[in-house]
Amino acid sequence: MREFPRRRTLLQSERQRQPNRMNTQPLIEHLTALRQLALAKYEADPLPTGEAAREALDHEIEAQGLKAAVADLETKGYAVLPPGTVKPVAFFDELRETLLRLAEDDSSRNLGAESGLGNTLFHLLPRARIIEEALLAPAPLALVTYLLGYRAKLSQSTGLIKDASAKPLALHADHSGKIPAPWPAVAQYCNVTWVTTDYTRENGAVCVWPGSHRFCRPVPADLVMAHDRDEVDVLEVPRGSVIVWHGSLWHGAVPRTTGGQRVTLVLPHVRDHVQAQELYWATTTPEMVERNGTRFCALMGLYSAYPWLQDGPPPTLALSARSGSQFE
Ligand SMILES: O=C(O)CCC(=O)C(=O)O
Ligand SMILES: [Fe+2]
Repeated sequence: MREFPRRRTLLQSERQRQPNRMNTQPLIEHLTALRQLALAKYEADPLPTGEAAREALDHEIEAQGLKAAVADLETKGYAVLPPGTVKPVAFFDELRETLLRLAEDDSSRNLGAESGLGNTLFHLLPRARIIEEALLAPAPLALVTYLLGYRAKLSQSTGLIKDASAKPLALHADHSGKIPAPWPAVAQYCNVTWVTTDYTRENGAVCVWPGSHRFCRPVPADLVMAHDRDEVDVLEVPRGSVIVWHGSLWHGAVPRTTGGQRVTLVLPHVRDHVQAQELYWATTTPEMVERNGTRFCALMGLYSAYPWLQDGPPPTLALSARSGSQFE
C-alpha cells in the first residue's frame, strides 16, 4: 500500500530531471564520425594482429637500430635514445620554446611546487602541431609498441617546467595509483620523456632504480626519498635525448640546485584496455585524423572497444586488441 505513492514520487522526480539530462546525441555523432574516419584509415592500412604484430615489430626494431634500447628496456626498465637519433636537436629547441610559450597562457590546474613536478601543463596535443610530431616520431613509438603493443593509446601530453626551487620528486612507479600490485611483467603504462634542457644532477635530472621494474611492486614508503642510495642512478643526459621507461620502473627526480628552468615534454601511453588519463577523443578533430595514419587513430583511442553511449559498441569493436598478443 505504501509502495505505490513512493514509486510515483520517484517517477515524478525522474521526469523533473529529464529536461536537464545531457543531450548525448552530439557526443555520439562526434565519436561516430571520428570512428568512421578511423575505420577508413584502418581499411587502407591495417594494424598488425596476433603473431604478425611481433613480426612487424621485429622488423621495426631492426630497421631503426633499436636492439640495444630494447635490451635496456628488458634489463634496466628504461632506455635512453641519445641526441640525433630521434629528431635533430633543433626540434627539441623548438619544443622547449613551444612549451614555454604555452605556459604563458595555460589553464591546467597546477599540481603545485610541493609535488616535485614543477609547473605542469596538461593535454597539450591539441595546442601545438609539434607535440603531434613528437608523438609520431618513429623511434620512441617503436619502443612504445614494444612495451604496450600497436594499439597503445596516448595517456597524457604534459609539459613539466621546473624553476630554480624545484623540490625532489619522490621515487615512485607510474603504475602506482593506477594498477593494483603485484603488477604483471608486461607493462600497462609507459613514459616517453623528451629532454629539452640538459639533464644534470644540478638541473634536477630524472633518477632511476635500474631493474626495479622486475619487482612488480610500488616503492615502499621507507624508500620514496632514497634518491641518494647506491642503487639509484641519476640520468645525466643532454638535451635532444628521449627516455622511455616501463610503468613499473622506480624513478623520481633529484632537486634542482641551479638557476634557469628544466623543460620536459612527457608523453605517457597506456595499453588499449587501460583508460587514458586525458580524454583525447574529445579534442581529436576530423582534420587531425585526416592528416595522420592508422597509428594516430589508435593513439587517440579510436579503435578501442570503449567507451560507448546509447548507440552501443562501436563499429570499430573488432579492431581493438583482442588476440591476447602483448604486441598487438
Ligand atoms: O621529469 C620528472 O621530473 C619525472 C616525472 C615523472 O615521474 C613522470 O613523468 O612519470
Ligand atoms: Fe613518474
